[in-house]
Amino acid sequence: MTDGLRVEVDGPVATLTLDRPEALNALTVPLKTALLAALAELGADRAVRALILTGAGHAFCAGQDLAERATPDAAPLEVELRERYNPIVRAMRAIDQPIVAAINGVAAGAGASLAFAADVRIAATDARFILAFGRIGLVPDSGATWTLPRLVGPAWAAELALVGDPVDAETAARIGLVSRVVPAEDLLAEARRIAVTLAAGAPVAVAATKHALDAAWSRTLDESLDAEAELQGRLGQSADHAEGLAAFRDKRAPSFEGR
Ligand code: LHQ
Repeated sequence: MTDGLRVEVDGPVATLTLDRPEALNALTVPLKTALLAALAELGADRAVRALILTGAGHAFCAGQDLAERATPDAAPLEVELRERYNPIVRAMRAIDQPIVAAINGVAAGAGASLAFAADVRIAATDARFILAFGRIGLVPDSGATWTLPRLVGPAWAAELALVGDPVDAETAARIGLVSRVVPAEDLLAEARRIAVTLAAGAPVAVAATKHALDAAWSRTLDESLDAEAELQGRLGQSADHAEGLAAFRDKRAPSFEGR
């Protein structure tokens, strides 16, 4: 493995591990290329029903690899964003499967942005978020100006993006940036437990829920009510809804097929 990404598929759960611990899993061109390819491939695989994104070693991801930026053939920043970072964030939101970010240490710059672009975020007690962009004279990118205020509201978004102090795991949970904090040694097991729960859900309904939550940001209440009615009308006809009702009646766990 030379691209710095480890992909492991275990049943319906795929785990993507950013694996350059010597550089705190900082993002290089090969790693970003591999991550985008993996998201495309796993996103199209109906047997995969949930993804986990985490980092190897003691960090989640330190953002852009700054050593790589110093090389003469580094693409201009705008190109790097348009061609590599933005497609990754778009893919994370476009795929039907939910993504659990297991934040196992520092998440800085675009590394924090990747965590923000996941569906569910859980953190180890020693995790911390640093919007390191300002320190190097840049603006938050890879979706952070969009995701962050939606996750934590304008006051904390400004704290993180403008003041830039590290936010520890406990604070992250308090402000809604992560939904739970667990001891480091339990993080992957907890992420897997959540992913397995997501994977046991009715895939079409899970996908519709993921996309409806995103779409709601640009909808009125009326538009959301309409969209929900339309979706529910469609899902009400699905084999998985019938299976869910039958399983409830029979007092057993449902077995959803994504139809
Ligand atoms: C690293 C990095 C790193 C390479 C630690 N690169 N080696 C998008 C478009 C294109 C370009 C520009 O940017 C963007 C978006 C962005 O992501 S901008 C933000 C880029 N990231 C940063 O500015 C964070 C830089 N890193 C840090 O501030 C610190 O390393 C943090 C606060 C993350 C962690 O601090 P420590 O826990 O004290 O670890 P450390 O600094 O000692 O790092 C350990 C090693 O990892 C060290 O290498 P060494 O060989 O000395 O042991 C660092 O050089 C390396 N490393 N971040 N981004």
